[in-house]
Amino acid sequence: MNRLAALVALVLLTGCPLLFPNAYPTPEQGPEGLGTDRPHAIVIGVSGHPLSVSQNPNTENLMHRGTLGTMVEVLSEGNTRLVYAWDHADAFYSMDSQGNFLTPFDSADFVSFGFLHLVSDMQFIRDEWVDGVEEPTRVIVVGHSHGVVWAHIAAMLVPDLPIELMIDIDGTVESWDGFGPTGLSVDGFDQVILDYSYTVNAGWPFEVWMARDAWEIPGQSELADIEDVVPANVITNLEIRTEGLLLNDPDPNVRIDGTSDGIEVFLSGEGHDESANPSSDAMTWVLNYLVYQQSR
Ligand SMILES: [Ca+2]
Ligand SMILES: [Ca+2]
Repeated sequence: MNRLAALVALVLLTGCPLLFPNAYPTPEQGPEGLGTDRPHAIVIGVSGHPLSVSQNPNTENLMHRGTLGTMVEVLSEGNTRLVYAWDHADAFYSMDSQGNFLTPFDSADFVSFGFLHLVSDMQFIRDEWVDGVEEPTRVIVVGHSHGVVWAHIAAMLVPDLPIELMIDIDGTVESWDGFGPTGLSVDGFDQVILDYSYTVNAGWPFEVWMARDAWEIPGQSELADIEDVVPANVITNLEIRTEGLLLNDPDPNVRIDGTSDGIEVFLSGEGHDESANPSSDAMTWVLNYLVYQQSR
């Protein structure tokens, strides 16, 4: 079934727009077991699956290789401020140690967190740490590769969560859906999302499975990929584009209204994978930005 046919079928099946369940796991089920005291800031990581790190897509490698830790170090100002880092894998579902596909509403020992958890985490942060709070938690999102696709979709699904900073490290939709030209791996996440939507009768405010060539932007002749469209609730976007040979982000980011307001760009000569290492040129630029922000 092609994407257009799938969309038509879904509309016929549901008949009316449905909503993603606006709920989240209890705090005891919260990500990483890091506690639920309201932090000064939270770094929400969304990993890709770089080939040089692991062939298993369900690894939260931004956490494992220390990238998130370097950001926490800056934001916590010598451990004087409480800062959490929650990472998510390049996956739609969360998983337990047996590799079972899980949603945030399952009772299980999660070992990795996917897109559904990412959305529910953002809802939790909005409701518990931001809405009506005098000093709301600062929200920083960082994605790499496919993680940028997931991060942009999730941010658009929780439009009332202000995101102070969204950091896009070489975001790409190549091989995310079933239409990738690289031949390296084609994840087919568009079909995974459609299958889930049929199974639980879930609905979305926009066609979230249509990540590639899906967004009409004023002033642009070609439709934009979602990882190149900066969600309206993002205050500042740091976009890193590399010269990776097999994978890179060739598309400058843009706002939905066609402007580039609040978008800062770093062009890196590094490879796609290495750009997300904690000591990369790209991350050095990000950390310097954070230090500068902290000093203001
Ligand atoms: Ca793109
Ligand atoms: Ca881009």
